[in-house]
Amino acid sequence: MKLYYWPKTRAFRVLWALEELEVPYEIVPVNIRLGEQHQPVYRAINPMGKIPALDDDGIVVADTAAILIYLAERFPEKGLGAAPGTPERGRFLQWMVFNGTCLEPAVTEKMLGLEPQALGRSWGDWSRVEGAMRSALEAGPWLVGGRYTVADLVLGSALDFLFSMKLIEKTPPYDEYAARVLGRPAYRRAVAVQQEQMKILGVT
Ligand SMILES: N[C@@H](CCC(=O)N[C@@H](CS)C(=O)NCC(=O)O)C(=O)O
Repeated sequence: MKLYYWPKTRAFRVLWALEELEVPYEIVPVNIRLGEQHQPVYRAINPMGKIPALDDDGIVVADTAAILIYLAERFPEKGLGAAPGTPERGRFLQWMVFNGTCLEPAVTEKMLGLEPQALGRSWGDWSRVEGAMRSALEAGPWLVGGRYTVADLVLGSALDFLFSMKLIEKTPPYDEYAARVLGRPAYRRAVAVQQEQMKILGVT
């Protein structure tokens, strides 16, 4: 299992998932600061020239949500996803794509100070996105099926970013939920791996 990675990027989420799964993996650095993501060899892996990407013995998958769904299904015994045919499956997939389809566009719109147009934009707007997250987190300790899944990994990680940018307040239900997700031992292991990689790769 090869993870195409650079420190302090969305590739951290896949690193964290691999630590959750406790499976062997190899980190392949792609220096996005030097433009290595644009080299033909990497564009063959992800035509978007973005990290993360994963190569599982020749099965290549790019984009965080797709990789995390792939990993959850590849190792079903680890219980990090929701299998097809189960009652949780629908909501699991919905929350897996929510970050890329709704949360990130709405946050970008907000950060750029653009005029929201909830009806005409596929992600709605920040108010709808925030309301959807809030109601889901007020309903239960986890997003899906009363247990931790990679959907929580993504949302917890996104909240960590939103807190750091002061785009969301560290108040209930967000603070308690983020503390639960970021309190996972696998998160701490992934942070340690990232720090080690930063030293090796000379990233500050
Ligand atoms: N939708 C992608 C976004 C990935 C992404 O934005 N990756 C950034 C690093 S966090 C990147 O590779 N940037 C390099 C570039 O755009 O050239 C995902 O979630 O995996």
